[in-house]
Amino acid sequence: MSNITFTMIKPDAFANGHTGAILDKIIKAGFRIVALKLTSLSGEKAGEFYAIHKERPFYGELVEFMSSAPLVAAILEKDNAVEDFRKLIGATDPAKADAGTIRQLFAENVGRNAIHGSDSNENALIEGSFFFSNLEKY
Ligand code: 3AN
Repeated sequence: MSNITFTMIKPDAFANGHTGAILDKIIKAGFRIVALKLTSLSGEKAGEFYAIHKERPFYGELVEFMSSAPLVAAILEKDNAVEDFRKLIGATDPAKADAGTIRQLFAENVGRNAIHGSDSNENALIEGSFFFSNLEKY
């Protein structure tokens, strides 16, 4: 079982000043920060990151949004990290997210949904290395 997941505090949540509150919830839920940075994605890089969603109708909107403004990227460590983190962030659509989850508290809608969480152990490693070199992982 892998103990690593990858997250982004998306441009909406960063711009709305929710970074501190979100990081506080993540740390209090028992995740250790392995890597962390404020950064941004070009349109090309966002397209590459979300290439798996290329055929979905919202792909263009997603790439435009994720490359529109700065975001906070992080690698997190905890037992059962991928599954536990997805529980902490809640459903993709904040209107369907459980009370107290990060998306229920901070997301605007299904497109501008505040936070990303890897969906598998394999993708967590790929996504973490998309943003961070080995020297940036602690
Ligand atoms: P999750 O991030 O919960 O794993 P996915 O993998 O289905 O959700 O979707 C990836 C991202 O695409 C979401 N985080 C969200 O930003 C965006 N997205 C998903 N569904 C929609 C939609 N119906 N309209 C606009 N954007 C969407």
